[in-house]
Amino acid sequence: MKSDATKQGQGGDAPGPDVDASEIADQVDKLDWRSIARLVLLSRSIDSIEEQRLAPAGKIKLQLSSAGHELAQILLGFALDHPCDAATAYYRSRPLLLASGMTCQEAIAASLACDEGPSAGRDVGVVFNLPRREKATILPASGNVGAQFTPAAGWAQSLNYRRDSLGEDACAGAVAVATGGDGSVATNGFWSALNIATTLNLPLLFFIEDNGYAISVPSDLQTPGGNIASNLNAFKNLRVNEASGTDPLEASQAILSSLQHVRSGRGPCLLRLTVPRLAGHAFTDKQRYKTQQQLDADRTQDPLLKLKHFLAERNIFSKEEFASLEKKVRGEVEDVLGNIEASTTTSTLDPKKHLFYQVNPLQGGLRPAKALPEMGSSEPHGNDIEIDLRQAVQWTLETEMQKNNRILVFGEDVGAYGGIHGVTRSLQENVGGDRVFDTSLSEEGIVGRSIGMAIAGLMPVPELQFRKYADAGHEQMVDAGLVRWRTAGKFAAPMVIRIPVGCGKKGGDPWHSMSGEASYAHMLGWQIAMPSNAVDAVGLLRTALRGDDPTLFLEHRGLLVDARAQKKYPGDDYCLPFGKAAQCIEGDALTIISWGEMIYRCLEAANAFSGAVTVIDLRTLIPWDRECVLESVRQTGRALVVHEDTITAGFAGEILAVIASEAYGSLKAAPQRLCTADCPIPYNVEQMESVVPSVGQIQDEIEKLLNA
Ligand SMILES: Cc1ncc(C[n+]2csc(CCOP(=O)(O)OP(=O)(O)O)c2C)c(N)n1
Repeated sequence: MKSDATKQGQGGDAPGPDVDASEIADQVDKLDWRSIARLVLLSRSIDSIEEQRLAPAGKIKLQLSSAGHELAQILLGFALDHPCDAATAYYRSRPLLLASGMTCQEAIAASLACDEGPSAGRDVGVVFNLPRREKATILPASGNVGAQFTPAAGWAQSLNYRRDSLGEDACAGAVAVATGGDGSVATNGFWSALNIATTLNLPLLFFIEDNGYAISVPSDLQTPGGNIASNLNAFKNLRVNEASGTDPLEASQAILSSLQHVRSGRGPCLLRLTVPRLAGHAFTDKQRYKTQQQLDADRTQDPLLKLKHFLAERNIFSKEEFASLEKKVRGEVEDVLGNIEASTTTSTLDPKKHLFYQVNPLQGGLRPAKALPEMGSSEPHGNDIEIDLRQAVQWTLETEMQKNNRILVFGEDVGAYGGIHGVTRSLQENVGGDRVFDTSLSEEGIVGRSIGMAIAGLMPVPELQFRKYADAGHEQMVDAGLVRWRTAGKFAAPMVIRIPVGCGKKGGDPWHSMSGEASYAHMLGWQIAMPSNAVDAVGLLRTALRGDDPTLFLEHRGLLVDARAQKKYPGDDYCLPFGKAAQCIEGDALTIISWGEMIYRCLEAANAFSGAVTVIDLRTLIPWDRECVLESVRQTGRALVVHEDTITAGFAGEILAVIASEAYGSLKAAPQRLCTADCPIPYNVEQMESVVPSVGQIQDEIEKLLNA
């Protein structure tokens, strides 16, 4: 492993020299080297016991060693001493966690999947989270490489918002840190966060632990030449530093000066630290892709050995004292392990708990901050002004933003332009550019930063321009939905993502007209609303904005300015609970279940069968109102589900399965579904109409069912 001398890149346009070398030297002298040594030894002991005994015995299913990375991470952890600092970790970050206040007991409990671990046995034993203790908050790590970067950018952006707009002086000087390996710099998340941080000049440190490999793939396949720092030297607004992550003096100087740059408000910094990976990627990896020469070179870079020499040279610890501390720490780890193994229970927590709001989290969400008004009235209390669906969303966003200064609306073109569907028109003018703003073109960045913001106590309300384009944010959406579950209720990341879906009034195409709600229904931890009219849009959006769960708010493009969806404004405090369907018309021979724009086609089709057809508008898919559907189907004995999403594995399949198993005895005919055919939406209008359910096709289905 090559050990670079400490280097400081200018960055394309990074502000000039800003770090006072004598101040850094002073800080290095003041570091608590004894505690640092203790934690390095603790981390190494846990790893070696796991590798030597627990993994071979099958007691740990997935063992990932941090050996070689410890010193750099522990130095970082100690330096994150501002009360508002946060870091995103990855699976090799246990030393950082130990330096941030996680106990040895918790670390080992996590490995053994026990209750005392930070995820109570739910997440992989080295995928951690830690609400703030004495050092930084550690945001819930993701198992997806690269997914750690944009949430850290969100935390950094929140620090600025909280300081500048909310007047929280406590946030001044705080930073966010995103840690990652050399493989992670090839991911979308890395580049997205880099763009966010450098365009907005955020207090974000990219802390890259370069061990030369991503499992077995060498770093020159992740970035040309294998050195991300030298490749980014010309990146505008970015300070770039690099150093050995194993040399105590060099590493501590580089970490402290990088942090000082970021803390001083001069913008983001990328610090690349070279470290050896002293074990395989995971326990099962025997590193056959490395030559013996490489393996030997790795060992010469062992930070533990370098630390031992450094401490002896500085007369902090003699080599004998170091050896005796090593023995003592090993004994402590064995004791903790013995106690945990002696206990008969491992994990007792119900695995189905904590997907949705149940208790206030320790970190994230708005309720702990007591910033939200309680839910409003479900009785309309508005005026006679007719509004369309677009105004419904617009007005609700604005009224809630006036009440709650923690709500932020952002996305591509939502600022001065007012959104490409016009939904946020005038919002920036009325509420302020710090609260309604444009973003870089990265759905990963828009959703990922929302996680960091939500955990920082804000309510992010991003707009994604079309359902198809939301795909690029999918990884972050999945992670957001699982924050509460993966941390056993300690963290929460509520947000409301608005996405226009479905065919437009004039036609469609494969990119702008996807409905696609079924794939979201499979995404755990998310509520899904798909209102068909202005009143429901007001009520559901307000409920989501005052709630604590991630919500997808799907706005049908064809209804935004459609007279059919117009209703009287239900008032500034009107809230509609999720999971309560509406019965639009009542009939005695068939129940149609639908949502979104299809409701109007169903109603038109039902006109021809006066008194025979009930039409139920589900309004929300997660949760969906099973009771209302089942009660109606038990009365009518016939069911038809109509939706604009494609048929195979569509949400109709779910509803029909429930009807078949719960209302079987009442059925007079086999329940049916009518959905868009399994093909993308064609640009040609006649072709489009041939694949999307039409009024005529719905009538034919009704007829068939009534005659069955
Ligand atoms: C998105 C994603 N793709 C693939 C993987 C499988 N995987 C786990 S770790 C890893 C290598 C990451 O290497 P690097 O970022 O250099 O970190 P290191 O393990 O070397 O510390 C891969 C490919 C993953 N977890 N996430």
